[in-house]
Amino acid sequence: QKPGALYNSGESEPIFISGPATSPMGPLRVEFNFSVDLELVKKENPNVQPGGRFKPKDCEALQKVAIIIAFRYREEHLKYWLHYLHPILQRQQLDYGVYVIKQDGNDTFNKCRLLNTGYAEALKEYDYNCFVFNDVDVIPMDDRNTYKCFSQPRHLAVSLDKFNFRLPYVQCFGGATSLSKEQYLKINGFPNNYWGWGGEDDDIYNRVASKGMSISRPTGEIGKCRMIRHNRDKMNDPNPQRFNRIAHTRETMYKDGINSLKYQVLSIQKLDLFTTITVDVGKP
Ligand code: UDH
Repeated sequence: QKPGALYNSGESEPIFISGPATSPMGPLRVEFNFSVDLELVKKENPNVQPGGRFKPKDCEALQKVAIIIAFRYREEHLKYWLHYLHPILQRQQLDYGVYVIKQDGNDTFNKCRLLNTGYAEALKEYDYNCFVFNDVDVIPMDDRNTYKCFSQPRHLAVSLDKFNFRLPYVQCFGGATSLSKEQYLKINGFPNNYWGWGGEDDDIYNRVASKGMSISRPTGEIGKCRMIRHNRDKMNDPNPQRFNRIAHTRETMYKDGINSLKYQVLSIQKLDLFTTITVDVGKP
């Protein structure tokens, strides 16, 4: 059976399509047991413009969506992400751009500084009004899971294979999320002071909740996602300060966020399928 083939609910045979269709189809087969050739992905997505930009030809999309991926040392995962996501995003008729924000150097990883940087840099390029923050190893298994913004911040990666397709806890807000520009600014963006693994997604949840917003989610069926299995990354050990930080979000969020973000862009490259921005985000 062909990876990437489309299946409609209730059907065991995939529906193959030639070229990107113009509307979502339903459940998708997602596997990671083959190697992705980016040249081929480029050929299969001829309408994706340099820098990983696309907009539908025959209509005006309702939202302008920047997809931001925090990144380091995960080249193979990124190839799968591009292979699976570009066709999905085009079928969803989005006006979108893909931004891979790469942390320079080998100091401890800081995912949220990268995501905040992605927000700021994407806005310099286009008038985006919706931001999707996607872990590079999370792939939706149903293209009806629309990568757009809703009246409340959206949790897109609702049922991950890693958690047996269940939401691990109600406040869970990780893997893939979307926030409108307005929602993002309301929470002052994301915290800059979580170094290493863990806690930052709960901090973001606390920000959302403290501003009186709730989390919107697709159904468990439509929100199914696969996560690529991997070992722990180097320089991203669990952050021992995370519990203490999460306990104080409500006091820290107004001075720590997009309003206090500091970074230095080292390079911006417009590649065929994405824009990559390499940044120095500092060290702990
Ligand atoms: N990321 C990178 N490089 C890194 C670390 C993180 O690109 O070195 C990015 C990437 O987009 C990733 C996201 O940050 O998808 C989140 O990474 P994470 O390590 O916080 O989350 P994940 O859930 O890993 O992917 C959990 C640890 C896995 C341990 C598995 C042990 N069985």
